[in-house]
Amino acid sequence: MVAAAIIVDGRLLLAQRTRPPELAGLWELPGGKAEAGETAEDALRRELREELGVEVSGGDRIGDDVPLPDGRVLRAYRVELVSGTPVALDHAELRWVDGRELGDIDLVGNDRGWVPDLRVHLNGW
Ligand code: 9L3
Ligand code: MG
Repeated sequence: MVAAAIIVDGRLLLAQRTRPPELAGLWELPGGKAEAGETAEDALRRELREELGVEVSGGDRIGDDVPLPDGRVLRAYRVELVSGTPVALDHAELRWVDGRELGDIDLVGNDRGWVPDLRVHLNGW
């Protein structure tokens, strides 16, 4: 599983989940499941095209691996926006947050451990 940290002008892009019911309303770094044969970068590029309608390149790892209950691992990568403006094609809403706002927002549990790593790159904390 791959997740993207898109940071522009010291703000991080967060996306609000619509599903499953227990995660709906919580915010996450957008991303999803790498398909067989896909590199992490391929998966990020495809997922962000599908979810946000943007082209990205990247990226360096950020934060630690997060083991998921089903045995998969979630990894975050810092990616750069190459073209397009993010639109919530698969989420309820998008939001750009600075370092202070990141502490106040209801993140999905899996993403919470990345906050200190993300904040290093954000304004306002
Ligand atoms: N997940 C957690 N944090 C994230 C992402 C992209 C995904 N930043 C978790 C939530 C779901 C599972 O991974 O339990 C599958 O995500 P998706 O394929 O529904 O996006
Ligand atoms: Mg997804």
